[in-house]
Amino acid sequence: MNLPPPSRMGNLLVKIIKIAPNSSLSTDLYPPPSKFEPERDMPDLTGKIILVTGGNTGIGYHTVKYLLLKNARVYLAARNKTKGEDAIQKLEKETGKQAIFLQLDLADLRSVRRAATSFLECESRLDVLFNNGGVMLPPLAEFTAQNQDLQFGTNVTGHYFLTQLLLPALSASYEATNVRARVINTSSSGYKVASPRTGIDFVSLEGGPERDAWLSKLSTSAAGWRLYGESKLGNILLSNYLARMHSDVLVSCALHPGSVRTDLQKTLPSWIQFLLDLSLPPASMGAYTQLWAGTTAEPENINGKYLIPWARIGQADTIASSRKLEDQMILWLKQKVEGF
Ligand SMILES: NC(=O)c1ccc[n+]([C@@H]2O[C@H](COP(=O)([O-])OP(=O)(O)OC[C@H]3O[C@@H](n4cnc5c(N)ncnc54)[C@H](OP(=O)(O)O)[C@@H]3O)[C@@H](O)[C@H]2O)c1
Ligand SMILES: *C1O[C@H](CO)[C@@H](O)[C@H](O)[C@H]1NC(C)=O
Ligand SMILES: *[C@@H]1O[C@H](CO)[C@@H](O)[C@H](O)[C@H]1NC(C)=O
Ligand SMILES: CC(=O)N[C@H]1CO[C@H](CO)[C@@H](O)[C@@H]1O
Repeated sequence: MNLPPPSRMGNLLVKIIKIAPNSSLSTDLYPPPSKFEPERDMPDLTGKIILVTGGNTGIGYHTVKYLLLKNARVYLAARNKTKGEDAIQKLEKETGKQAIFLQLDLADLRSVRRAATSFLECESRLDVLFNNGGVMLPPLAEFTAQNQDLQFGTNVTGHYFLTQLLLPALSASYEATNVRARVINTSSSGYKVASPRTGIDFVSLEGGPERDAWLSKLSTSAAGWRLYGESKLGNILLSNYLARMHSDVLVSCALHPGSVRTDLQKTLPSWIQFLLDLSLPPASMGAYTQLWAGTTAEPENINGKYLIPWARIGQADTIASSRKLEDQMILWLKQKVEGF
């Protein structure tokens, strides 16, 4: 069967499901063509030390691949050693270069600490950190090793702790190169499905009776999406916090990588997966926006910004720039990582 290319299918779908053309939903799903081509537009990265979380598959895998093609020294962080080493072998076949494996389970703060320690034993500086790993819509009954909601705990708390532990290396990068290090946070336009009123309901983030009561007010799928939104909103707030607090040594931004075909959709109903498979661009394109952010010659332009596909500066809703919510979240995170 001959099908039209993904972008045409995308336009068709937008019509069928009656999303207003040029509305934020339709451009989130099907943005205009990319002007950025990683192989053509990224500078040579010889000597750069870069870490990508969730680098074994999907958007993270393609991020590692383009970085290797430009000769960066890349740490591929993954929770599963077998999957990580398989990915490294495959990448070596595709690029002729070898990424370095780093064992990291973002859903366990002890593992985050171990990963940071072993990274710091090998390297004295870190030039770019891609906080990319994450889970989407896992079963509501799954928690991190520290009893946090699995999405928020993996995506936000785990990355928060990792970034804090790696700050000395990020700051050493500035000292060594006089160029500010970068922290690139993969978020999603999905932050818009967080609670429109409160943004983050902190009771929903930890297993226990209060969360159960919160869940009982929502359908299972509504709760799942609400939690996804909270974690994506958390990414943006965290990135804003970093951009403000550590602008002396680093720049930080959050981004929507675009809707692309990856394993992330594996928890969705199969008919939706089928439509998405037909209409979404390949996972490699999901790497474009973050690669642009991680390698652009003018990092100042992206500090504290929210980026959208493909490789453009966007504008997040006001809730994502709430200082009050950011302060609340940072306080919460600081308490949660204490002692690990
Ligand atoms: N795909 C899209 O359309 C889309 C749209 C908007 C935003 N995003 C965002 O883009 C990012 C990458 O997504 P993707 O589409 O590339 O998803 P993916 O293919 O599912 O990749 C996610 C990666 O995160 C890793 N991961 C999950 N839990 C982890 C943990 N506890 N510790 C360490 N690593 C963990 C996964 O490892 P395993 O292989 O071991 O599971 C995998 O490498 C996500 O943050 C996602 O929210 C994607
Ligand atoms: C959370 O998980 C999703 C899925 O990967 C990922 O895209 C996102 O980058 C993760 N990070 C955060 C901070 O949510
Ligand atoms: C790691 O991945 C391999 C290969 O996909 C799988 O067989 C194994 O069960 C995974 N290990 C863990 C601990 O999840
Ligand atoms: C996933 C995520 O948000 N990661 C990081 C984004 O940037 C801030 C710093 O700005 C980190 O602390 C977050 O952990």
